[in-house]
Amino acid sequence: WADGISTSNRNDRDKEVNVQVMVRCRPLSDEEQRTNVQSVIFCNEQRKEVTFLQSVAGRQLDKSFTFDKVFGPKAQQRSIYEHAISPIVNDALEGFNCTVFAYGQTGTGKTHTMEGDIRSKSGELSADAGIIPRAVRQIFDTLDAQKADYSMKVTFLELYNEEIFDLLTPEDCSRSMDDKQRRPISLMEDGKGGAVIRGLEEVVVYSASEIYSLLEQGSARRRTGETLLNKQSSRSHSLFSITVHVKEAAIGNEELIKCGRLNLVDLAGSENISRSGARESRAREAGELNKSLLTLGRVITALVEHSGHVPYRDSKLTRFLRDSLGGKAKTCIISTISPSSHCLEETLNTLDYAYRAKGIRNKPEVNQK
Ligand code: ADP
Ligand code: ZZD
Repeated sequence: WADGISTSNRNDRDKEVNVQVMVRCRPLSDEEQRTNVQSVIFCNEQRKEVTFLQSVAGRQLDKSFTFDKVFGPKAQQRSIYEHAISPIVNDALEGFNCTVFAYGQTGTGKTHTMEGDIRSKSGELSADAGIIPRAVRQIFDTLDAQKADYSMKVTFLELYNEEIFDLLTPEDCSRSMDDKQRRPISLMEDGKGGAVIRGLEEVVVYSASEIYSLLEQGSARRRTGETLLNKQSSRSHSLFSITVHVKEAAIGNEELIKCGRLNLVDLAGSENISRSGARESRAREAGELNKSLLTLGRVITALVEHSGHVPYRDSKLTRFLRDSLGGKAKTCIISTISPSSHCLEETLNTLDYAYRAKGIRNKPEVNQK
């Protein structure tokens, strides 16, 4: 018996798991419906399959991709959260580092999925609330139910053109965009293969409503930044992180602390990033090259093709999220797509990228002190 247990523990520790990849297809918008835009994507949630319908010379040549989960146009925010995200948030509370990325073309629902919308400001979360507010609620509900002894801190930042903008700098530091807030914050190696961001505001929080007001503050700041710098949110990445330290029942004199972290990442629009590199060069000419997004693609390629050198260090995003890609974290990628025939080329790029990312293997490990 004892043998069996220790063996299974050892296996557990060395267990590799694949990055979980899911696809969410948004519905056609009212405008698209009004103008009879054709829907060319079919989602089979049971079979976890996305099919694009194509007929060539009168012959039906459909193409299907299978993912870990597939959510069609009718899938509600709550259902996506409960089926795909809630287990990940529990893992973070158990002491794992967990990351959820939203990847896809601009306009396909990345922000809708990660953040969603508030309809009423009163108490309960709206049906439109996305992953971030729901995760915040689940974390506090769980810890409160466990009567756990915990501490928590959050960060919220935007990465634009390889510069980090803190969305949580204290009020008095952010009166104008040209001082503190625009001062680029630097990434430092943490000596353990990861990166820490120096000068980033880590806000200690005690309640969900405190986090909601930080999100509100961060969103407002993001909007001011957009007008002042004339930047498009489609070209910036936004990263919201929650770090939780939970004190475990002490065994003897030793106090065990589980430290989990949840990174929720809304990536820049994936248009202009294609595998062939053809449009990559056109984008480069237009000065629209998104170094972090390109490097993310190259890191994924290097990991799935086992091609030796993995270029984590080539961008801020991949330095920051190194642990999430081939490291000790648990990672989930939500690829968002549009059903419209007009988006088909980008949709196929997204599905292709997402399909490849399924091959990334991580070795999740609990952080315990
Ligand atoms: P992105 O962040 O990828 O650029 P958005 O989240 O801004 O895209 O979504 C674009 C528009 O489509 C928004 O008006 C959003 O409310 C709407 N939308 C996206 N996904 C859905 C969905 N699953 N159901 C209903 N509306 C959606
Ligand atoms: N998607 C909206 C923000 C936007 O782009 O402005 S929705 C959620 C996560 C991170 C940041 C903001 C939010 C958001 C919100 C809306 C309005 C004011 C503050 C925060 C939100 C949505 C539902 C529940 C809680 C917060």
